[in-house]
Amino acid sequence: MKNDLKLSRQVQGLNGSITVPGDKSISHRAVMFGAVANGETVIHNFLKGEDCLSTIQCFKEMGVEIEEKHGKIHVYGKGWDRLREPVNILNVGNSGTTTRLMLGILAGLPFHSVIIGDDSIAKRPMKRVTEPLKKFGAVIDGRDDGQYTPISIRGTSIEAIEYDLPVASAQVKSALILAALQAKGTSVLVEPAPTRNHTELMIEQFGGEVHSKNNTIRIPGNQQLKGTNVFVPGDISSAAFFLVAGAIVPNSKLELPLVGLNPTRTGIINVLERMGANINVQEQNEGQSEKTGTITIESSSLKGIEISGNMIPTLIDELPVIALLATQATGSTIIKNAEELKVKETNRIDAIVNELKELGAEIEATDDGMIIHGKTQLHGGKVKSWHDHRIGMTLAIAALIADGDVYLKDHECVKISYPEFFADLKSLLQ
Ligand code: SPQ
Repeated sequence: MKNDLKLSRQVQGLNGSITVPGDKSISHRAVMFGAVANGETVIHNFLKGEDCLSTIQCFKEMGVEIEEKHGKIHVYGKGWDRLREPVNILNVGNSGTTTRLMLGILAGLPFHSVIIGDDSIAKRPMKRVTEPLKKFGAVIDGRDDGQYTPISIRGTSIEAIEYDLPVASAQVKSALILAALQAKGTSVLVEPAPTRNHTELMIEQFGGEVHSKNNTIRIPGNQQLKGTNVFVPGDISSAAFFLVAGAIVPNSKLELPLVGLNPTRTGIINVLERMGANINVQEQNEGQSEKTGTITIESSSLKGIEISGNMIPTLIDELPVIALLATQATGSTIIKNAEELKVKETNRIDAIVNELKELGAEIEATDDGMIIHGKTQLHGGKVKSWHDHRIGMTLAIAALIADGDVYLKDHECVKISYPEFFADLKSLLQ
């Protein structure tokens, strides 16, 4: 208990404006595309969370020059061919995105590398990318026949494939797109449901070609990309914690400027609207590939809803904090088709159900999601993050409405996606 974080309780309300840090998914991709493109890429508003720093470190290991100047990240790419065989093992830390997308890049590069990560990465399924990457022609091995890290990969001159993705996963799709860009011929990928499309948008920004229609993506091979300027919008997955806080803490009014509003990511806004929240969205840069805007939210009376089907990939990372939101809604909220939550940094169904129960929530796990009955008064208690940043931040928001002290174990994991989270939250407390 000595190192547990004691969280303030029963605040009088949250007020003010908060600019959340850059989007994690887009920051990773900007470094990766910058590294394989020709010429300089300048990344504005890059997220300096641990996951994105792991991506930078891996590309440095492969000889790419990357530096920070005046708060911007400069990546000096020299094309696919100039990445070199790493002397050291590539350490992805806690980052699933780095692991899977980098495997896609490595599939077409004619050298050997080995990828490892932390204890959480070692449990996350990788066959979903290693199997299709083998179909391109890459030579891959890993623990349990390529399912888990450590994974070794020897890239080669790869050939285009046609592949139906068995899971709706932007990471699998993106890994295969990154391989396809280097392959001989045109690859065709079919997704079971639309997932975040930052990779596709970024290919166009870097002067490349990709065609996406009705869940089918065609990627011509042998593409050379050109370095560019990337502006990273605020991360809607980080904004989600404040959107939920603003809705459930009485006497609150929050403004969140410059949040990414890519429609493949805005499920959380749709959920808040359907639950009856006082939310307003003002788009700012219509016409840009990655939309941004200002969201305002006020304390709200909420009602339970069902969340399922194609909606799930648009809010997959927000489901833990949506579960908290649902504890404050009248009636039942049913979350279905979200079995992917079991293979994130931790089993997020087990983690959030256990920890919210600890605080008095009426919540039960199901095979593919959870059911939450509201509205319940949350109590004080001892909870843990399960070393998962999204669980840790959700519990910090839960503490704001608990009627007793909440002690959070292992809170440092917020550094993965939002290093300033606790300071930003404090700045809004009245
Ligand atoms: O990178 P990592 O660890 O997989 O991060 C998470 C997160 O909560 O930050 C998931 F644990 O986000 C994924 C997300 O769930 C990031 C991502 C991406 O950038 O492409 C896509 C989603 O994963 P998936 O497997 O559904 O494609």
